[in-house]
Amino acid sequence: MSDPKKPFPALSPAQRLYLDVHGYVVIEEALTSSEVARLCDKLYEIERVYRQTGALPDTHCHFSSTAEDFFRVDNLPHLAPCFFEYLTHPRLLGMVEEITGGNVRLEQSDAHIRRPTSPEKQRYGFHRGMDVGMSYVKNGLYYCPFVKTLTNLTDLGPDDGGTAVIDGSHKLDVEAQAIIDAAMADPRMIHQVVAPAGSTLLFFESLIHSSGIIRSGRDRLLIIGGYTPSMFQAWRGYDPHPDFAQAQEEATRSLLTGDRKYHWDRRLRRLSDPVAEG
Ligand SMILES: O=C(O)CCC(=O)C(=O)O
Repeated sequence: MSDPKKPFPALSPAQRLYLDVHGYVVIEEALTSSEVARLCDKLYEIERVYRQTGALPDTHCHFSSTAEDFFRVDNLPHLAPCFFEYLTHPRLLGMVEEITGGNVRLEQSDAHIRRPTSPEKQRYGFHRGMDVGMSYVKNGLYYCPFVKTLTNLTDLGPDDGGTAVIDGSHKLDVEAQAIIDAAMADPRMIHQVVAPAGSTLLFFESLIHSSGIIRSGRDRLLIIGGYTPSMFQAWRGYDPHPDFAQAQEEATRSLLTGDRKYHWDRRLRRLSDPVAEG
């Protein structure tokens, strides 16, 4: 089902080339400053209420962490319009569908506040969420059935703990720990996001990645949407709020629930295809 608001291709040839080579690409100005401000306000409000009352913001959501240096709320679509708008952002969805190869569902969603932490906790937690063997190549381009849009809600300089990735690891069908050990021995292979607030890190979940280390003393806020082809399951704890999902129009309901399942409309580009206006 094609949606005229979702551009296809959504990435310029240069963005797609960068993504294929490195496993990630940073899309600057994906969100406006007012969208970023609304997301930050809501996230701080959820944390404030939790610290005062211990309450979750709603049913069908959870906190993955409530530590002072890492607050994370999970399963977001029904919690606030700003979360919903982010997770259904047509341009970002166009990018996600382009690099998974067809219509997607929301697989997980979470928003984080990261704060400076004690020296003994200042280390990478490198991981990947999808086996490289699940990926495929068409027209010479790489596709992975699990991708994320991770948007920085704060400006990220080199000391602000932006996401760290092991460059090019998305295509390496090698035990993750061996890749991590090798990259740690040569930090040139570890790339860290440095970008203004509102920038989106679009990446394949086969790419080995980690939170960066905050050395600046500043809070780092971010929001993530994880997407898979429609026949995949949501991650545990991320099934949609049923009433909220049923109240949406068909395309959005399918995005939240995956109810198109094996009705998967594959769309493939060539690298030279120009980006569509969206
Ligand atoms: O904090 C980050 O930048 C990375 C988050 C992360 O590793 C993940 O969501 O899997």
